[in-house]
Amino acid sequence: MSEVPKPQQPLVTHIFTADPSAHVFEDRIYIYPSHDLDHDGPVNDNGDQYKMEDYHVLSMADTESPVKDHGEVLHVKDVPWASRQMWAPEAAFKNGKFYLFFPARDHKDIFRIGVATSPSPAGPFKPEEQYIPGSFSIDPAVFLDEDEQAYMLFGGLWGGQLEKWQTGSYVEHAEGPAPDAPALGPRVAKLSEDMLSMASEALEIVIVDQEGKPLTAGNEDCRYFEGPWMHKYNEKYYLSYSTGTTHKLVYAISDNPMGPFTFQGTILPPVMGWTTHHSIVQFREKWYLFYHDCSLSGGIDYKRCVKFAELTYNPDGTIRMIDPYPEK
Ligand code: FUB
Repeated sequence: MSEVPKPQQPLVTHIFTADPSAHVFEDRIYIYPSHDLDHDGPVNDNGDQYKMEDYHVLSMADTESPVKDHGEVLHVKDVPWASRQMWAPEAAFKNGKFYLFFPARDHKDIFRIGVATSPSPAGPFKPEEQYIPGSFSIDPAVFLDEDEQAYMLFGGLWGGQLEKWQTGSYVEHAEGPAPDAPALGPRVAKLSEDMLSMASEALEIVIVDQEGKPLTAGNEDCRYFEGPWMHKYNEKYYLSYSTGTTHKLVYAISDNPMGPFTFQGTILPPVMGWTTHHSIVQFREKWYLFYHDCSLSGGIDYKRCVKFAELTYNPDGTIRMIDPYPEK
């Protein structure tokens, strides 16, 4: 199966895909998406509609060459600790190996983050027996700095269970902070040299406004909800994420990968569908945003499709907002 991609059009149409983590490995663009499935189960704020159970890997030689589907590279039935909901994955390369990081519910229905390895970026991936010790919630994003230190960011509100971990342990009925209290941030931890465990405690990233005040939980236009991504541009660290309830992709900048980050603005206004999730990658001279909407299914929120668009910067390092539907 191969299709020639067009910017801002579904990357593939033979399966539903979401939550793209794009990376350049071996001078080729690899995309690690979630694999959305059709079903007639419940749709709710807990995200029960996102019933994914496996991962495919997609790749293309460049943005004008056919997309290759490398097929199923990991299935939940092959992950001893996981029970269901293989949500947004991530990939990384270190130590001559490729790592696939993925969230799933464990056998107590608590989201954890697992890791699987492969000698090839196209998989298949062999999972570790246990989830990453101390991991929780969803949406891992791994940033490898120039000094080869890897950082794992993660966390998502509501169905992603981040509110339940405010005390450091899982509290089933915990609620988020009051609207005027500081918002919850994504968590970040250094990864161990072998990439299989966290080498430091997972700290909460603080995101502040332009006056240096922490974003509040009630500031739903700006505060963190889910889907973190980190990239580096001109020696600055860019943290980008979804605002969830206001459906935007926004970003913040810092001199340090652990923060604090200063909020900047919007990368992508709301797209068709409740969720928005992305990655940012440089390929040769250009930068690209990979994201999803649910246009391929005609608006069925849990049957999404990955797309890409070129991402450009202003001379001051701010990101130019992308119009998701430029012809409309
Ligand atoms: O795809 C399932 C969940 O929806 C992801 O983990 C979130 O980021 C949102 O896209």
